[in-house]
Order: sequence, then structure tokens, then C-alpha cells
Amino acid sequence: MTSAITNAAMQVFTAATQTAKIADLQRDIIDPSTKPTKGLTNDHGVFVSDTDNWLKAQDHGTVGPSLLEDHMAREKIHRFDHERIPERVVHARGVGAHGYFKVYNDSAAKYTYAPVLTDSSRTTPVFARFSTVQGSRGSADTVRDVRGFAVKFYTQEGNWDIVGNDIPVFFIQDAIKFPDFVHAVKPEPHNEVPQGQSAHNNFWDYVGLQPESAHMIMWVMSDRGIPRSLRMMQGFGVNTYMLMNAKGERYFVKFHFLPELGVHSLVWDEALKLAGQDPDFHRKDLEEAITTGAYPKWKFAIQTIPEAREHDFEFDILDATKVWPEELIPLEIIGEMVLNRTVDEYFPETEQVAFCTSHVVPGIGFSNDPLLQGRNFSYLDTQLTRLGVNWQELPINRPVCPVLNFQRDGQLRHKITKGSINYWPNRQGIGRPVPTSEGGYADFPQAVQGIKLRERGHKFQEYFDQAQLFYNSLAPHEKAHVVAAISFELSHCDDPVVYETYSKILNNIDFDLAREVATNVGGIVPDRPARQNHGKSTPTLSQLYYAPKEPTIVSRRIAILLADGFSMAEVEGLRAAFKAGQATTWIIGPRRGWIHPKGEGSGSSVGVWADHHFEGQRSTMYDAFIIPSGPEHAQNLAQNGRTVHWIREAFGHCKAIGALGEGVTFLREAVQLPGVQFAHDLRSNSVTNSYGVVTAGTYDAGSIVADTLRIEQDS
Ligand code: HDD
Repeated sequence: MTSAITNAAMQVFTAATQTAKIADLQRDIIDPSTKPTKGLTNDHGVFVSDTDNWLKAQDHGTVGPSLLEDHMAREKIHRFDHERIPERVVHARGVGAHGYFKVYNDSAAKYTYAPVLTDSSRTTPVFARFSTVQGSRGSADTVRDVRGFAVKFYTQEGNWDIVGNDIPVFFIQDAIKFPDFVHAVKPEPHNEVPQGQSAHNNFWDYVGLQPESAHMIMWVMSDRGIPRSLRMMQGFGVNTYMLMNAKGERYFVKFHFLPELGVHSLVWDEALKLAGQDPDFHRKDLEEAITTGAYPKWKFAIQTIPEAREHDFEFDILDATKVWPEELIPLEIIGEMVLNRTVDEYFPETEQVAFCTSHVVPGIGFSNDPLLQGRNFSYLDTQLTRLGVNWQELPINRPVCPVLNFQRDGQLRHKITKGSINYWPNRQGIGRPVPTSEGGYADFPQAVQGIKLRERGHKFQEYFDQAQLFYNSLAPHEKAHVVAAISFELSHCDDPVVYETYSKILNNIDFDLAREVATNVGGIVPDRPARQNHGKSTPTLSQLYYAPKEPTIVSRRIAILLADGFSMAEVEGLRAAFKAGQATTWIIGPRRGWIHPKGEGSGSSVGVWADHHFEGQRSTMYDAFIIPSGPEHAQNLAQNGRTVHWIREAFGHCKAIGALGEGVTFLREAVQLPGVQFAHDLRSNSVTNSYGVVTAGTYDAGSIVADTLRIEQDS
């Protein structure tokens, strides 16, 4: 396997991960290999002599009744019975990793005095958790859904949480709607169907009646809803926060994470298949990248608006269903986040981590965004149910800076605080802790007035301009994917009211989109647009805009399909070249074992060890394929239905495919699409319509790699 970490890489890895938080967690890490005793104990430290036989009243050789007096057995079962805690009501399925955050300079000091955003000498530890929204903890990774993008910054001034998504807008404008929205999207109450999907009557019924969700629907139904990797998604704080600078001036702010590897997606057929073939695809991808040293990295950016300009825009800047177009408010890149350490144990870290939008540090505050205001109540509340009142003491949640106050007691309190005083003010006023204004959280002295009303601002009533802007900004193939995605979802709705209503909503966004979807799903095909298309578009909304400037195969999974009789020199050359590009290479052969090159018999140990056999994996799990030359090898591949399927499927999913010599013949026979030209023959360097395929009669690893890079980028 090529994913083994070299010693050198391991050393870099170890050094880079020693953040203050990792050091803090060491206090609670149990490493059985370094415990002074090998003996297995019960929870109270008493050695256990037998974990497999319940104490019974019996004659030897007969089975007697189990005895309740077996306190060791009872303890083991009791502990087991209580292993589960309530799963998150949304975002239940997730994966987390540790890392760090740094700013490049103090350019953000114009906006904030928060050192985490201005002090470039600092490395702030972070823990990030990515999640899907709809499904339960056991659902699949690649479902169509929003992805949660939550980051806990363990700053020296306390914990700061950005609890965001991979999509910059949200379904609803006011937090009071959240329970209805979540009920509608979650499995239906009568039969708990469907799992990990929004393709059902209740969801489309709800969003059809809540046109404020139209913009978000466009995003989720676009390729953003099925990311290739959690490492290849943008992250957005979504809500509007405030920054405060040392002069006491305030700015509205939105937070952004931009992935170094660009934004990439699966195709829907792949996503569907992967959900069954490898439900942990994204979890494993994150782990593989980190353990092979291809650390996921995001640039961190802010958009800011001075407080005085709040009302200068066509849209309300406090409306979470709207983006701040980059043409109007450019992104300022101020730092980066790197994830470089997987968790040691899933439950205490990824499951028990608890985020709250209300966790901010001095220099950062809240706007009146009505979604954010409600969220600030909800997250703290939900952690009490999920984890109990002392959840902030859990290792993954506790800050790296000192915590000292008079909050006390409650279930599962870990801390033991000395002294007779547990209130403020107290007669020992000079003691600790004392409230301090120096470095303390300062609320902005803001004048507030108004009439108590259950209303939203008038700009909140405009629902379609930005949905249209988003759709107009997509490339033709991205638009086609949106049409297909909505058609898929509405096809799963069997109540005509639902798909007819939604077809009408779409007609407010784009006439052609509405017509195509309505035709596909049996909706009412409109004969004229419900509103004029404003014709505006912006490149920054298409994910193509975020492709890396230089093509890269870093961390991509490349499969070499091999059968006995291949050319050894070629395979070694290809592997070396892919390794140099920091891709992972996987040999797939007829069996997990030695695959022999030309001229070697079956008993020989000369060959290449296959990581997997053809039946054990699927093409969906790889980004690119190479078929080396060798007449016997190519013939062997051609005779295997599974390998033929691998190639046909990969071709259909627009994967980069390379073939050499006789491998080209196999490729052509496998694809069998009359009229398709993928004659990118490196010898003549002639490129006709290449369809993501690069072929060469003879082997030249350099060219193959260069062309695969290019094709990877194109596809
Ligand atoms: Fe939420 C979890 C993101 C609106 C209430 N939300 C949760 C998580 C993410 C988001 C990433 C998972 C955190 C983790 O990994 O533990 N939520 C968002 C975004 C929203 C949003 C980007 C819109 C801008 N959420 C939202 C509203 C409410 C909630 C309006 C309630 C009024 N969200 C919750 C929650 C969860 C949650 C019920 C479930 C588990 C948890 O908080 O810790 O409180």
C-alpha cells in the first residue's frame, strides 16, 4: 500500500500537531500500551479475572441459572446499556479533525481587536467537525445535503465557534421556523422514511410554501450538495456577525473558508452508488488525507461592511438567505486553517464536541440577524440535553485558557474548587476570581428602540433575485445538474400538489428550468415566466471559479488496473510519478496478492502486490485510472466483466482515464461507444475530443502524468 507514512513525514506530522489543545488533551488520553499494569480492571480499579463467563449456579458440565450477585457482569452490562447519548437533532453524522489557524498579518485590526484575527505570531488550535444535516448517525456520507462546517477555535481569550455550512445561505430567515423546517426535511413521522434524503413529499411541500428557501434550494440541488470531499468544500459562517475595533467602531462581517484544492463534486450517479458501496467515503477520505500528510487547508477570508452602511444594499445584510456578492463586498483573505491530526477516539472528541454560535471572544459580536439571534439560544440549550450541564468541562470542549468562576455543581461535575466562597460579590473581594474589565468581553453600547412586533424587514420579503443570480451564474453542465437533481427529488414525491407547487416556484427563478423540471416530473409546464429574469450573473457563485490556479493531483486516488502479463517498468514508473505528485496509487488486480509481469509464472514473487481485487472495490472510489500495456494483461482484463464495468462506469462519470499500448485496445473495447473519439495520442500529440481520456502507444510517464493532471482539472 502506498499510503504508509514515512518516518520523516511522521516527524513533521508530530511536530506540527503539538498545539496547545493537543497538549491539553494529553491529560485525559489513556494509552493502554503505557499503563503500568496489563491487568484488566473494572471501573473501580479491581482486577477482573474473567470477562466471558457470567457467574452461574451449576454443576460442572451442566448449565445453571446466571446469578444477579455477579457485580462484575452487572457493571459491564450496565455500562454498555448506557453507551449511547441522544444524537444531534440535525447534523448527527459527522467527522472531526484537529488542526490550527493562523492569520498572515494584522490587516484585520482595522475591524477588530480580537487577537485571534490580528496577531500573526499566534497559532490557534482548532477542532473542525463536518456533517450532513438530515440523516442519522449511521447514514451515508455522500447523500445530497448541506454539509455542516463547524470550527472551534481554542483562543487564548476563550473558545470561539464558527458553526457554519458549505453553502453561504440558509433555508429560512427567522429561527422560530427551524423546528418546522427540520420536521419537514427529516424522515416523515408515520414511517420514518426516507433516511439521508430530502427527496420526499414533506420537504418539498414545506419549501414550496416557504419561497424564502428558493435560493438555498438552488445551492443544495447544485453540485454543492454532493461534494467530492469535505476537503474540497467552501465553508461559510452564513450569519452576519459584528467585529469591533480598538476605536470602538463596528463592522458587519461574514466569515469564509476557501479550500486550497478547489471546490469539487461527485456526479449524482457516483454519489448514489457510493452511499451503498462505501457509506464512509468522506470520513475515510479525510482520514486518508491527514495520515498521508496531505493536510486539508483552507484560506480564511472576511467580508466586512461598516456599521453606517447597513442599509446601502438592495438586500438586507442581516438576511441569512442572501449572499453578499463579492463584486460589492470583496473577500479579504487574512489567514488559513490546516487540519493535521485525526482524532484518537471518535466518541469523546467528534461526538462530544459541542458548538455554540453564542461562543464569541472579545472583538467579535452579534448582529441582529434574526436567524443568528435564535441560534444563540438553541445551541447552548441542545448541549444540555445531549451532554448535560457540565458539557463545557469535557476535554474536547474545555478552553486552553484558564476558566474560573462561581458556576457550580450539576450532574457530572468534574472540577473540584477549593475555598468557602461560591458567589460574587463576597467579603474577600480581593480573592479570585474577580470580574475584570481589562480584556473582558465588552458589549457594544448600542441604542435599541422599536415597537414589539412579529415582523420582518421589507427587504426580507424578496426571495428570488439571488436564487436567479445563482442559477444564471452556473455553467451549462452545472445548470443541467440542477435540473436533474430537482427532477430526481420531485420524482420521489407522489403527491401532485407538491410537485405542481414546486414547479411554480421554479418559474420565478428561471423559465427554462421550470419548464424542464415540470415536464420531467409531471408538473404544470408554464407557458410564460412568472417574473422577468434580471439577467445578472457573477463568476464567483459557480464552483468552477474556485479551481486551483495550477492543476494538482495532490491526494487524488489513482487506480492502476492490472492483470498478469503487464509491463513492470511502466507500472513502477507510473507509481513513482504519481507519488511525486502526492497522489495515492492503488493497484487493483484479479486477487489481493502478487500480480506477475510478463514472463513470470504464478509461483514467482516478482511482481506488484495488488491492494484490492476487482470485485472488492468499485470505480466510484477512485478519481482516475491507468491501464498499462501488455498483450496478455490487456486480454486478461478484457475477459473480466468487472473490469469492463469499471472502465465503462468511470468513463460515464467523466473520470480521467489513461491507457498505454495494448491497454488502449482494452479501453476502446470496454467503452464501446461508436463514434467516440478519445484519440489523445501522445506520440502524435493529436487531441481530438478526448473525453477525459489520454492514451499513448508507448510509455512516457512524464507525459502521462502531465496529461492526467490536465484532464483531472478539465473533468
Ligand atoms: Fe444549526 C447543529 C449549522 C441554523 C439549531 N447547526 C448545527 C451544526 C451545524 C449547524 C454545522 C452541527 C454542529 C456540530 O458539528 O456539532 N445551523 C447551522 C447553520 C445555520 C443553522 C449554518 C444557519 C445559518 N441551527 C440553525 C437554527 C437553529 C439551529 C436556526 C435553531 C433555532 N443546529 C441547531 C441545533 C444543533 C445544530 C439543534 C443540533 C446539534 C447541535 O446544535 O449541537 O441546536
